[in-house]
Amino acid sequence: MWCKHSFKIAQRLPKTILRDCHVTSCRSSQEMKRSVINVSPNTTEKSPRILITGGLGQLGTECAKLLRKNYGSENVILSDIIKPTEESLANGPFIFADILDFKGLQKIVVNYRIDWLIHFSALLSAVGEQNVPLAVRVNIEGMHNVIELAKQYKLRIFIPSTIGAFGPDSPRNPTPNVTVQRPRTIYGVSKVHAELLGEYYHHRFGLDFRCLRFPGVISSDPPGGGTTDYAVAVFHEGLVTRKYECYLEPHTRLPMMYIEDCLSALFQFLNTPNELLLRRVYNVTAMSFTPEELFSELKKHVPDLKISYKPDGRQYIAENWPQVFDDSEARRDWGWQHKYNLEKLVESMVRDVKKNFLTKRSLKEVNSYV
Ligand code: AKB
Repeated sequence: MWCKHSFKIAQRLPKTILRDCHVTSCRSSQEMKRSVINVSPNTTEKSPRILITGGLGQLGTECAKLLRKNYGSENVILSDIIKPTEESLANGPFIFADILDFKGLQKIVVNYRIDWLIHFSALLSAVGEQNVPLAVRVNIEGMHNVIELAKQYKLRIFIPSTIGAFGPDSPRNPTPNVTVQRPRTIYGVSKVHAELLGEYYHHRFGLDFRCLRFPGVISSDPPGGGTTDYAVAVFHEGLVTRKYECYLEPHTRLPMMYIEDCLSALFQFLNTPNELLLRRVYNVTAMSFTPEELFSELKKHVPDLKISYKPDGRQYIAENWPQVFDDSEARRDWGWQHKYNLEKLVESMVRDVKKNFLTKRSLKEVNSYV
């Protein structure tokens, strides 16, 4: 049954999507949109060949796993300038790629016949402040290279942005998709630059630029120089030593999401037909919490966890970022929905960190306490 809202959504969808999707009933426009959008990629179409830059960072390896499952191992090329572990080599091609070397990138795009580029290379907020010239090179010059490459070779390009793209002049609770953006970190400045340049290339040259602003992403990979990384570090340190010193104040509220939600947002967004995208840059989030709230949830798994607080420069960064992120436009336009709340996130992180990172000895210790 088709209601008036579903008709409007359907008018904006390409025929292939409508043909492939299975709509049985329509209780609300939102539900209709979800059932329409949640189609898996069309299996009759040729799989895209995808290059991931900065592939050995927090998101790359897991993202490659998800894409390889959907598009085939050989079609997803993970790249970085650091030496891969055996595990990163196990599931598909890995190559050296320096985003500051334009010719080198051109060679890769041509030799591997790349269609989509996922550009993860970047210095995060805290580490960027420690080496601003390097952050300018990697986050800005590197991005200039990949965006130009995407334009020349007509690639679909995804560049993540962040809650760090906002600053003290932005509304913090909630922070809408479009508002004042005057960040106070080089990381934030570089991300606003990427958002604007991407939008400009889209309007000027028709570049298929796509960008999601992620909140703090929580995964079992060790912390990588971000301000939200306390929410990762506490699992690594807390599970082994049962104590953690937090560099943010207990009431510092920030938007967050579990990696699985982050990657499903990315996957769904990459596969959304252009006709449905009313913007090139969308906020996405799953929840907001403070250190105090996270630690009290973790204490359900580690009852003798001892927390102390020693705020440092990262406190200043965090208190100028959004507290609650408004992602209603992503939910409306392409059906974004998160799965993990705080309770599920903590449960999954305890499981992931134990499984992936703790040595046999420390795992034995952990199990005797948890
Ligand atoms: C950071 O804290 O720098 C990142 C981010 C929120 O973009 N995790």
